[in-house]
Amino acid sequence: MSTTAKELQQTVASLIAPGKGILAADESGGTIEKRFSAVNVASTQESRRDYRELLFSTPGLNEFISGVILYDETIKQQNTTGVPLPDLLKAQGMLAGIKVDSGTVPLAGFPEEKMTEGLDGLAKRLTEYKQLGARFAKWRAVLTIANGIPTHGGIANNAYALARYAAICQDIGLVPIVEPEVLMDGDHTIETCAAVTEQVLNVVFHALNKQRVVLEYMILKPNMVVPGVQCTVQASPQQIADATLRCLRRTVPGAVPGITFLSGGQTDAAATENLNAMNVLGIKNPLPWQVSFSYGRALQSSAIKSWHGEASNKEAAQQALYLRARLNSAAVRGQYSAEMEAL
Ligand code: 5MM
Repeated sequence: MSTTAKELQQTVASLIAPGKGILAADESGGTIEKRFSAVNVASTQESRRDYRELLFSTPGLNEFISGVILYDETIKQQNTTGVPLPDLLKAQGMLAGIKVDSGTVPLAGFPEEKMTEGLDGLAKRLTEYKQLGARFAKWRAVLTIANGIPTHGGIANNAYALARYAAICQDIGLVPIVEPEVLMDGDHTIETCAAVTEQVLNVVFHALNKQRVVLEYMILKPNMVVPGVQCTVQASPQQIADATLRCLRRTVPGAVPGITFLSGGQTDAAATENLNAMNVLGIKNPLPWQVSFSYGRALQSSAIKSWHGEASNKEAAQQALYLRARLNSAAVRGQYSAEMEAL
């Protein structure tokens, strides 16, 4: 086995360690500004650094969190005592990851569809990120369900970019997290979400195969199969777990070691409950992959509200993050119950 393969294998094993998941703290400038303005905090380099330092230094977080996805600005920042944030994560027993796509633009020729960019110069950027301490990377494709979209062309273009990104990551020794997100926005039914997610994952795995991506050294970060937020018929955790696992069993090869879901705008409790329902089913009928979380909002929203930009709220915010991480860890083991929210 080559040194790079060994490195990739070790990183994957650490990321999907039993009972652990990933914290997505890779909000780009615009997104973090939105999150901060919801709690009346100005988004500055300093406030973003303070907030992320607070999250990463949460005592005991590594009991439940294996890795943290960072944004370009964050991976280059230092904490208040001059420790680079990736080193802080390492000292806390967590791996640093990095979001490497550069966001979405309208996909020319495909009205209303988007294309994720960032392949130009990617190998060079990844090499720099690795030197800064990154051990894994993330690229997100965004697919919207609406009248006549996503089209096969929209899906295929995004799948090609995801697959090229993943191949380049593996070449450099970074584990790629492949994130094709079918958005919850809209009034579509759970059946429509299932059909679209199944199509998207089929096309993505075909592209990964064509680009010679080694499935054993990647992680899939998909959406759960849920009805659109405006759909009048919502679904129970049991229905979501059934629909999601059916879709994944049909499309994701067993060689993929881990599936870490995004939360996509679900409430904190729903994201935990749905993940738990899948792992409960997995106890009865074993799943070929580790099924865990890579949540952004569903891990951070209570922490950000508790923090409110005040240093004096640091401990309360860390407790809020710790709680969500602990509950999601329980969900990875299929041992979560709603009563645990109160503990
Ligand atoms: C879908 O968003 C990813 C997971 O977060 P949620 O659990 O909140 O859905 C997240 O990693 C996202 O990709 C990053 O926050 C970056 O998003 P932007 O919009 O800033 O590129």
